[in-house]
Amino acid sequence: MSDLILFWHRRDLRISDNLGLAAAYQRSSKVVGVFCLDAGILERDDVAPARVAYLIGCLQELQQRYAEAGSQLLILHTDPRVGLPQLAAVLGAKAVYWNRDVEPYARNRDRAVAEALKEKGVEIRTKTWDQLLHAPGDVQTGSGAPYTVYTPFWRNWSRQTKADPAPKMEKAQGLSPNEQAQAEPAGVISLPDAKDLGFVWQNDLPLLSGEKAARTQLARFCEECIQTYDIERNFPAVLGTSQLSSALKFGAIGIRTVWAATIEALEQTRSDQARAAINTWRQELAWREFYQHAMYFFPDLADGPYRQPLKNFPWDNNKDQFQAWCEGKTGYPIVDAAMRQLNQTGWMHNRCRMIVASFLTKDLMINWQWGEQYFMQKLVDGDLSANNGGWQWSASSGMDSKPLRIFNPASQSQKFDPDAEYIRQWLPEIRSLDTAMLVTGKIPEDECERYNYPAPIVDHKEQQAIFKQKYRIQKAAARD
Ligand code: FAD
Ligand code: FO1
Repeated sequence: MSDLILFWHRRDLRISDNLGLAAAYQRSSKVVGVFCLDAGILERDDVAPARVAYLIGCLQELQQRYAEAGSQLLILHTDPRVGLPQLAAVLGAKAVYWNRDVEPYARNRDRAVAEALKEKGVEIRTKTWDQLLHAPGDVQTGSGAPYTVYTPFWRNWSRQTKADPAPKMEKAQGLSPNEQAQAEPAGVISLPDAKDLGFVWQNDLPLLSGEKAARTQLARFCEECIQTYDIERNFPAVLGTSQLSSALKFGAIGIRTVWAATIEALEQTRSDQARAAINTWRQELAWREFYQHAMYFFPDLADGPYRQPLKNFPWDNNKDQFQAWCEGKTGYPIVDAAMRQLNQTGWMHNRCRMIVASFLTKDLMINWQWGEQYFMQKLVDGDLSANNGGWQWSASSGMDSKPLRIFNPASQSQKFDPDAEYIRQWLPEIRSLDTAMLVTGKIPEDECERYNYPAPIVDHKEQQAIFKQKYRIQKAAARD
């Protein structure tokens, strides 16, 4: 048996600040990376072309980083349950290391891969929780249960000491040409383009792929935006958020590195206001962890509503209205602008994610899981835990204590896009209309016709009343 350790990357696409990789490298300098293009994920019907384009870009950069360090990142186009044990056996690897994940698919896959490797006598090391500052189970209530409410989770989470970034893998030893030749029949391929995998994405991504771009973006955000984040983050026309979500989803940047940047940002200011803004951004990082812990402890969240009143809810599920929502043609300018932003860029501002999710569920009375799936089909940062958490929150089906949340599109626009800047950006066909019309959504019929913009497909006030009535009935039935 050689000194070779295989490190299996999945959503930790970097060589710096990677806990599992650092542990492998500490044990042996001969560390070779592996990524499996997994049909079990890529052939699902909720994979966004933008997300795969981002992923492939990250893998391209990761291959370069491995080459610079003196090693390789091997790409397998096989089921990891088959491909990894075969590769490990062919190369006589001493061990396979990987970081843990919270998703139900990941947990089943990883169990099966672990068993297959053990059968072949290959050691595995899988204890590291790289993608989180605190592992599930490390942040619990006084009675040792997982939190189901965010605020006490945040209080406990923020009190706990966070680890420093893990050391970078520097000079490693890779496979010899002979070993590389041996690896090929085990399914090693050259990295394909996204379009070779059936995913076509031709627009720019909100964040370029890879660790370098993510670090640059983090530095820019900390320099220019973090000190005013608590205010600016609400306005979709302003670039006031970090746009690091795809990097965090795929681990193009380490979460400890991100946390270290917030410490530095705090050290650089004496302003209480700026400190409060930095803290608000930290709270978003904690939301990310809250939803991942929730997915780990309550995997059923992935399959449907957490709360009883929203189970078997009598949704209208009108397919034409759903189509209009998807295309940004509901006649509600803020909703339509947001959906066009999603369709064209693969990203949507958080305020708008909440507005369109409320509109789909409370105004159109369409099952939130349709929206959840559509988001996954489009989002560059689409992530099971965050997306499911966001949708359950918006649909009032989730864990949090304030159950019925209905957003009024007009008041949201008035508050957060008062000059209709965002609406004009994404709905160019009606950009010449008065700001008041765009913001309130009260566009005269003849203007709608003139600019080929739809009249509202439902009446917000009426729909809100119907939803509340349905919800009351469901709640009463759940009590019986
Ligand atoms: P910033 O405001 O800079 O926040 C920093 C980071 O914190 C984000 O990159 C993200 O990793 C995390 N974060 C921020 N807000 C949340 C949140 N509410 N929940 C969990 N993590 C958060 N986020 C995703 O990463 N993937 C999704 O699939 C996703 N789907 C969503 C669906 C709905 C219906 C809603 C309401 C929210 C969803 N979010 C999702 C959360 C949030 O909208 C995005 O994380 C955020 O808009 C990404 O932009 P940013 O990187 O500029 O965020
Ligand atoms: N991980 C992989 O190991 N192989 C893939 O082919 C792969 C594709 C992929 C596509 C979209 C996406 O959102 C994530 C993807 N991932 C892939 C990462 C995935 O999130 C992790 O593998 C999880 O552990 C799966 O539960």
